[in-house]
Amino acid sequence: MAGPLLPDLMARIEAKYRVHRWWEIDDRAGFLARHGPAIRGIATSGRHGATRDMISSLPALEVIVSFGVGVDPIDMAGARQHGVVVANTPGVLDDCVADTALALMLSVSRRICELDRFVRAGRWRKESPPMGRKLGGRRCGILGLGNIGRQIARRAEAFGMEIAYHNRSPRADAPAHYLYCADVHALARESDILVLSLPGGGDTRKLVDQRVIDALGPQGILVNVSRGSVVDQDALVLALREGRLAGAGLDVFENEPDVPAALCAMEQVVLSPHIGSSTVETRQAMAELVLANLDGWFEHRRVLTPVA
Ligand code: 8YV
Repeated sequence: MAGPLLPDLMARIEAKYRVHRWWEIDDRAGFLARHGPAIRGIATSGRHGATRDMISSLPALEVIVSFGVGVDPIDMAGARQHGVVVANTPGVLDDCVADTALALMLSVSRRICELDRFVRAGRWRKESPPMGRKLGGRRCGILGLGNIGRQIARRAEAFGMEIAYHNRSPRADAPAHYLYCADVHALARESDILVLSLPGGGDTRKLVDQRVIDALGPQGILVNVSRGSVVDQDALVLALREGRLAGAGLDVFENEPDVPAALCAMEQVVLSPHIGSSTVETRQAMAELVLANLDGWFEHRRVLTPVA
């Protein structure tokens, strides 16, 4: 086990498998020499991942089962090279991550957190609360119209928003009234709120840079429920500070759990600690899928949800 998972999930895995807790091992070289050749699986998460070194130092490794949909911290090339099957937890978290995106969109647009602070500080007695902006009638741009992106689009439409999106190619099953934009910059230009729901990793690193942020513009809002690595965080902080972007709703950051003090000080920013999928129901479903993938492999040599 690469790092701590939910206590109940850890207990259930440990009841069935012989588990070594990687994060509790001090002498890793000695451990690998002793136990490495017998280790057949890695249980990990979108946070702990599995490095190239880890994969190549386990000659009997067959499977990596991850808690989470994002596989960016797993060395997929190394896994492929060593013929190791990787399974994640897609599908079961789409609703909750999409709900988180909408919660952030609404919180930033309607200034909910800022106005919460306004009430608590007793300012209501002396001042009129500042106005928010309506979601309906504005355009929601979705960068990454995958399964999560589709759920975000459905919800944004229910709030009266128009939908635009960018994927590497138009999605054949996307509703015809969704506006397809050929690149990220064009999508930002067409969007009032730009929501990031694409995979992290090398291919998407800092895709949302200063140019994209400026295309979103001074009335624009950026919402990120994907990975912090997708955004040039320094450029984002600067744009917010200079009023070149109206606000941001961020669930993910470049260097979690560190969040720049500058962001924490901004009224127009809503911050959450990577809780996209974090509901009792969804985390339970993710845990069940992790177990089903592990058991599927070791009982039938077939995981339920392999990463392509
Ligand atoms: C999890 C996630 O919080 O699914 C993902 O990719 O980022 C989240 O659902 C994470 O994987 C658990 O650490």
